[in-house]
Amino acid sequence: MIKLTLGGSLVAMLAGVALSAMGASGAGAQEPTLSPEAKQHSKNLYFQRCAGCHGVLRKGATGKTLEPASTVKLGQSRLEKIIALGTDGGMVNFDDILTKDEIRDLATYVQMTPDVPPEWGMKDMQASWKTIVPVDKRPSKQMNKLNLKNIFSVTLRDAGEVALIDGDTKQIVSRVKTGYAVHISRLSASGRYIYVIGRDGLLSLIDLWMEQPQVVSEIKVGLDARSVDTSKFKGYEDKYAVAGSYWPPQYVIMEGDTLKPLKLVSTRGITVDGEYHPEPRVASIVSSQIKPEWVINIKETGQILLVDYSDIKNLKTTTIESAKFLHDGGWDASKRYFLVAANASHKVAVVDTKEHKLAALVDTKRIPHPGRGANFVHPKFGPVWATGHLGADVVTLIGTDPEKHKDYAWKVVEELKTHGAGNLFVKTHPKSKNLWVDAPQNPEKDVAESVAVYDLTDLTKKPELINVAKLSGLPESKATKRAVHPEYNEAGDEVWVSLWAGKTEPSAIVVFDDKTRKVKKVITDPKMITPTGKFNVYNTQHDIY
Ligand code: DHE
Repeated sequence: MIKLTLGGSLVAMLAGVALSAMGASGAGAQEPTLSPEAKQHSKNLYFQRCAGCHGVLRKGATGKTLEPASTVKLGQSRLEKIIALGTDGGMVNFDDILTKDEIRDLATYVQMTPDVPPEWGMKDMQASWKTIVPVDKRPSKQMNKLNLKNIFSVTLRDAGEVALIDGDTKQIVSRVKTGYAVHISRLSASGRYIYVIGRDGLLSLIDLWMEQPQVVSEIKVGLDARSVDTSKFKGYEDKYAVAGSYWPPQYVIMEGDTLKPLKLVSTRGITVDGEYHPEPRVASIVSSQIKPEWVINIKETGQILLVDYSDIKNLKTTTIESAKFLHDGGWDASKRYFLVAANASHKVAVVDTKEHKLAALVDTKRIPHPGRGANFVHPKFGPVWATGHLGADVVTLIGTDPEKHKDYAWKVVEELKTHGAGNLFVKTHPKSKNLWVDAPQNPEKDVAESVAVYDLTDLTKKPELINVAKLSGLPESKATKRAVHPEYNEAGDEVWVSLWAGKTEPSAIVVFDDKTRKVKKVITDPKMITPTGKFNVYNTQHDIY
């Protein structure tokens, strides 16, 4: 094998020439190389931009496998095109995020053998665990005058921060340093603590009772993570937290108010097809309110774990076989059934958490992506749960009432046409008559900058299309300001939509009056960098969606 160790660009060029000279077969392929600096930079970019969909070991999940056996066949120039322009299969374009050199080196990098990152065990976790304000130095009552129920914890993705925004005054109460490319916030059962997880596995615990809410504990739960939740069952409120990692594939149970790690469980194992998988990543985790249990969804194996936390020394787990590529999901309105997207299998799995059984596997259009989904009562089909799709321009409605609407339960009862594929989140509220649907991953600027709003009392009506970017008053820019993640306030009469622009461009949160669908307020701030997810304390605490 000839190893090239010249500068990144020249090497990539030579690698590109070498690969194209080999033709499509890749037979007898020599492995392309990059300079150490270019490799390190590409490795970082791969982790930041690609690993979420394609996996650290590049075995594929939501995205295709990127092991050299496949990538070398595609070749340098085809790979560069895919990275720059995206694909019809749902991959977004990166030509507005990465430079030409970065795209070229990344295309070379994915033809090289993947590095296996290190493990992250209990000793590493303990060493990373920091108590910033010990429990006995924290207040015993709320020390500020904030209406905590209506605080929004807002992900400022590229700043590695969350902004706590007062939902009543729309003022930023504080900005808190958290992990890299923060992913989600979840609430403790009491509503006092916010748990924030970053992609780098840093979990931060924010105490809302402090005079100035701040991080009181933190821990690095893994090297790559997306999910966290807490113990919400009666008698266990605020007792435990649980966080899942993409790498290493494992979840950890911690003390709820200190984040002290208590128990680490690996998720490596066998897929629903009976094959061993070395990287079964932990996708969504939710806490049951009807049992002392978490629903932990394992992406690559397609196994849904019901983990009973009433005795963590003797942990009882029910393993439910569903479909591969489990991702995100939410409760039905009764909070008995959990619906989770098996996204690259184009299915939604329904778990009956009361009976500990799979209730159904529902076939849907391409790549369902519910976030937590949306529950409402359909005029004809009774209670339904809605999911949007990354790969199709519909919102799918699934019947969720096996008792009073048996014929419709766990069936796709209707597909609402949307303004375009590339949807990530849908949202409604028990007090609202609207369903808000985004499409931030759509390649068309107009579509990605808009949301569609459906009238739930008459779904035969066309949805209203709202171009959030145009209404925001932000200066026009070439880059897309993706309208993402509609979130209700506590009262259920306002909807907050993020305008997610580039790291160096102005972003905003646009607040709509839910009834009139008119702009009430545009929240801007020079420090409001790339807002994405927004988590209203009360709604997140009580799983209202
Ligand atoms: Fe997410 C939820 C994984 C990209 C914003 N995202 C989730 C969950 C998972 C996940 C497993 C469910 C957590 C739970 O409920 O416990 N997300 C991934 C990825 O693997 C993926 C596809 C690629 C990656 O590299 O991370 C990915 N996600 C994104 C984004 O690019 C988004 C749009 C912007 C961002 O902030 O990075 C994004 N994901 C979100 C949000 C939620 C989420 C806002 C929570 C939705 C909710 O309402 O609960």
